[in-house]
Amino acid sequence: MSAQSSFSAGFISADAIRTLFSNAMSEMYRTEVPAYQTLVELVREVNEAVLAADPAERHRLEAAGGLARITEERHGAIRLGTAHELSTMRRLFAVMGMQPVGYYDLSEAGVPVHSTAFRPVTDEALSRNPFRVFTSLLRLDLIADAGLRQEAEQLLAARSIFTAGCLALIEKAEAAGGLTEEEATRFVAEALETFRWHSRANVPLELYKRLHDAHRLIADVVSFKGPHINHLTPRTLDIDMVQRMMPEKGIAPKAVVEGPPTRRCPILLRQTSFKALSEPVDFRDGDGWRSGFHTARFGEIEQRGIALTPKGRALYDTLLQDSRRLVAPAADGSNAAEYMTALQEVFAPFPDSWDEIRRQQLGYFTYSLTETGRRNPPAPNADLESLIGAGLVRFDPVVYEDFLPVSAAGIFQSNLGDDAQQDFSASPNQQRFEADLGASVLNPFDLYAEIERASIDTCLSAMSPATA
Ligand code: OOG
Ligand code: NI
Repeated sequence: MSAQSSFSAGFISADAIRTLFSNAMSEMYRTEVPAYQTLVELVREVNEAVLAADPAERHRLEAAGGLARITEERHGAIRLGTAHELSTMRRLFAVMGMQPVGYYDLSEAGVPVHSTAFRPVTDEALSRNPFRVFTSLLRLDLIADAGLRQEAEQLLAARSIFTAGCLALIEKAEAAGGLTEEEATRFVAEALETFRWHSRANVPLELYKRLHDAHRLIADVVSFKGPHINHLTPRTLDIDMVQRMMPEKGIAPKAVVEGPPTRRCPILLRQTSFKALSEPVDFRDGDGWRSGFHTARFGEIEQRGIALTPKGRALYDTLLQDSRRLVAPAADGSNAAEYMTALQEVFAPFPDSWDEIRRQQLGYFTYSLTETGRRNPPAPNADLESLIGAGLVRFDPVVYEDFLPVSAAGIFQSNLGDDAQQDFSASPNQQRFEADLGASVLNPFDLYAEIERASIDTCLSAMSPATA
C-alpha cells in the first residue's frame, strides 16, 4: 500500500537519492582532491584485473548480486562539532535511507571523538548502493583547557552547517514521506554544500594554532564553516595490489594495511590511506585575511570481506591484540614488514575456507537455491545442511558493511600526523552519543543476522508447495 501511495505521490526512492548524492560527492571530491581521481582509476584497473584472472570469483559475485555495486562503492568521513549538527545530520541521511549503525569510541586511541556509521541497512538497499559515511562527533569534554573549550563551544554555536534550502527539504521529506525527483535533485545540491571544502577559515591564525596545539582534530572541526568531507574511499578486490601500485602512480600509502592480514577468504575490512595534503587556507586577520596551511583531507582504499558473528569477531579481536602485542606497529612505519609478518602468523588459527568459517559459525552467510535446486525443488521439510550437501542450496558470505575501531584509529593517526596521538583516558559514552544523536544506534550484528535469517526463509519457502 505504501509503495502504491509513494508512487502516486511521485516520490523517488531513498536508494535513488543516495546514489545521486554519492555520485555528486564523488564528482566534487575529484575536483577538490585530484589524487582521489587517480586512486579511483587505479582501483578500477585492479578490480578489472582481479575479475579477469578469477572467473570463479566473478561468477560468485554475479550470482550473489554483488558485482554491480563494487565499482560504484565508496564511503566517506566527516567530523561534527555539536549535538545539534549530529542530530540534523541523522535526519539528512535518513532522507537517503541511511541509518546510524554501531558506536565507535576513539578516545582510547588518543583521538577525542566518538562515531557512528550512517548506512543503508537492508540487503536490497545495500545491493542498490551501499554508500556510507563514518561520522564523528568532537568531544570537547576531553579537552583539559577550560578556556579553550569555551572558545571552541562559542565558535561551534555560532556556525550553521546546513543551508536553509537543505533544512526545508529535510522537513518536507519527513512530513510528506519522501521527495519528488525535482526536490531530490535540489536536496542533493543543497546537502552537498555542507560537505564542501572552504579555504577560508572561521578563525584567526593565532586561535587556529591554539586549537591545533590542543589537538589537530579540534582545529579541523572548529576552525571551518562546515564539516568538509575528509576522504572518499573506493572498494577494491585486492588491496595488496593497490598498495603495491600506489607509488607508481605518485601516491605514497601509509606503511601498514589496517585490519586482518592477506587471506584467501577475506574477513571484515582491510584499509590503507595516503597522508593528508597540506592545503593553503586563509585565516581571519582584522578586516582582511592572512595565508596559512591546514592538513585535513586524504585518500583511502579498502577491501571488504565477510561479516563476522560475535564469535568470529571475538576471535578477530583476540588475534589482532596478540599480533600487536608481538609487534606494535611504529607510527613512522619503520617496522611495517615485521608487523605484517607477525599478523599473518598470529592469524593462522582463523579458518580460511568459507566452508570452515560457516561450520564454526564465525561468519554470516546468505543462502539461495542453486540452478539444480531451482529445477528440482526438494521436499518442503528438508533441512538446510543436507540441501547444501546435495548441491541444491549454495551459501555466500555476507559483506561486512561497517568499520573497525582499531583500524579507524590507525587511519585517523596517519592522516592527522604521527605526532597527534595523545593520552585520553578511554571513556566510551554511547549513552551520551545517542542522546546527542537523538536516536539509538543500530546493532550491526542484528542486521547481519536478519539478512542471513531472511535468506534462509526465502530459500526454504521457495521449496514449499504453493498450496501450503
Ligand atoms: C575517520 C577515520 C576513520 C575509516 O575508514 O575507518 C575512517 C576520519 O578521519 O574522520 O575513515
Ligand atoms: Ni575511511
